[in-house]
Amino acid sequence: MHPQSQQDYVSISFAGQGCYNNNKKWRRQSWWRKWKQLSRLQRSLILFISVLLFICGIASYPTVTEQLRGKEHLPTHQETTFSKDWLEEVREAFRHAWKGYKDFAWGHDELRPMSKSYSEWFGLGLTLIDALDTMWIMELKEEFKEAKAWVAAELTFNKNVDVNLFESTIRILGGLLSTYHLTGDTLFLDKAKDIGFRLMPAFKTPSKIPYSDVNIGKGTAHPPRWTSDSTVAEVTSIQLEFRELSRLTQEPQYEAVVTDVMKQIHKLEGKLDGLVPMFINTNNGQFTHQGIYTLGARADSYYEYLLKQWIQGGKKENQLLEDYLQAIEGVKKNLLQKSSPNGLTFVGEVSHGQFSPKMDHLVCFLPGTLALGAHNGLPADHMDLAKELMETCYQMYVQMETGLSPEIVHFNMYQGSTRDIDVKLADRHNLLRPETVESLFYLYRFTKDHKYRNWGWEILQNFNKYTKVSSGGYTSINNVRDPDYPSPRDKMESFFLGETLKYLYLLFSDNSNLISLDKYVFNTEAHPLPIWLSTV
Ligand code: DMJ
Repeated sequence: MHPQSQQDYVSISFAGQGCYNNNKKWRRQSWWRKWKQLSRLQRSLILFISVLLFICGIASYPTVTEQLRGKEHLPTHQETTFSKDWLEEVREAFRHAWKGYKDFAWGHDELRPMSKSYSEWFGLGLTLIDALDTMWIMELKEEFKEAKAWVAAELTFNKNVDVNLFESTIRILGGLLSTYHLTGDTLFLDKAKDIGFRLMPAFKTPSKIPYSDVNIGKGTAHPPRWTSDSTVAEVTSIQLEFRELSRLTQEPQYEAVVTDVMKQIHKLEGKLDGLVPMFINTNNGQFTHQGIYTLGARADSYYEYLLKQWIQGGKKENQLLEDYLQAIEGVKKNLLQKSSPNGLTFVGEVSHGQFSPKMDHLVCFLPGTLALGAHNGLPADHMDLAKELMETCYQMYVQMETGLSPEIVHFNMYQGSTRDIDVKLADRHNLLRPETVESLFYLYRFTKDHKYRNWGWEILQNFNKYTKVSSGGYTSINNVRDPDYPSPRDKMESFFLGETLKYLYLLFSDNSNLISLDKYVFNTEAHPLPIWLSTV
């Protein structure tokens, strides 16, 4: 007699050929019989291989593993293909912004596009001057011509007005100097000399740390009414412009006053691993309100100008480089953290020894600056960090309902958080700031990775969707989380034309020689100034 199992085997094989279809019950039984015919070793082996295959399958499927680890998906950009029309679209955005300015705010500081009026800050045609070199770069010849005519006929600095030293240096002096370099037209150099000379009284202080405000008509200067302090970023982010003014005029006084500030700050006590406090006293030259360290408001461009002065001067001034490298190490040691659940790298703040996961949109200048440093021979890990922070800055846009970043975000750091980014009610505004698109421009120039252009394109689309005013101009908004009513603030900042649109244009331009980063260094208001000893 054949053992039972062998009979079954034959009958299954035979019967299987004719009765296979639809008889599920029979099929299950026959597989079970087959399974039982196997030896224990064979069964264990099959079980082991199946479990192994299951685990490998799960592990190689990223979506599933992410979910198992409790991660969410980060929003990513829609797949878009770069087209030359993007460049034209930025020019179109500029023309629209310019139309609003021309129709309702001509010759004044800033457009109020909703009320079709203007606001005055210094009364010096701030938007027009800030936008001059953007028009030149975008080849908007008609617009440039009419703006130049206004500068020639109307712009005078012989006015009894208080101006902020930093803001007028980066926007007006910087704008005029760069326009002179791009055009070769001495009208702009003469105006630059005039404003530069009129700003000099700011440096007549007991400590030689400049006051925040100057009356350019009277030649007097003073600190704000409530304090004798100046902001650290303000007194350390006027150097590129004053140094260039000295080089052009052959008058050493401009460079001397700003270099003195850098030397004093280099020696000061009160830094945290190269990170500086936010205020400095104009009487005794010491840091005040110590204990808060940030890469955001009131400190940001100190770090930017350390690197950029070193580049401007032909990479010879070692003290600037040392301070920059030390500060970046200080950032890594004290301010860098990862968010939960998605592990976004961000730059927080330290307040009296306590870490705070708060990051200003202003900090988004940092990816670009780090990338610029790496391009100039600084450590390659600066570029790695630049890329990580660039992703974070992009997420600050794409995670908002309007696709536009708020002014300030807070990152979640605790396991179990369901989202990486929180925004407080008071921080939901967007002022059309440039820092993220500025960094996208640098990252694209150095890596040629198209995702950076796609991200910039999305941001431009969202500016058009939520901030464009039909009668002309763009407006800051109050609430990036409400796409139905982002709540216009009725103000177009001059840096939207001076910086935001310029960096978007350069991001989409295929011509790397258009403001080559080996020949020019951008000041903190996006005005390109020549790198000395280069062949510009
Ligand atoms: C600009 O005036 C400059 O970029 C400055 O360094 C920071 N603030 C604005 C733009 O956000």
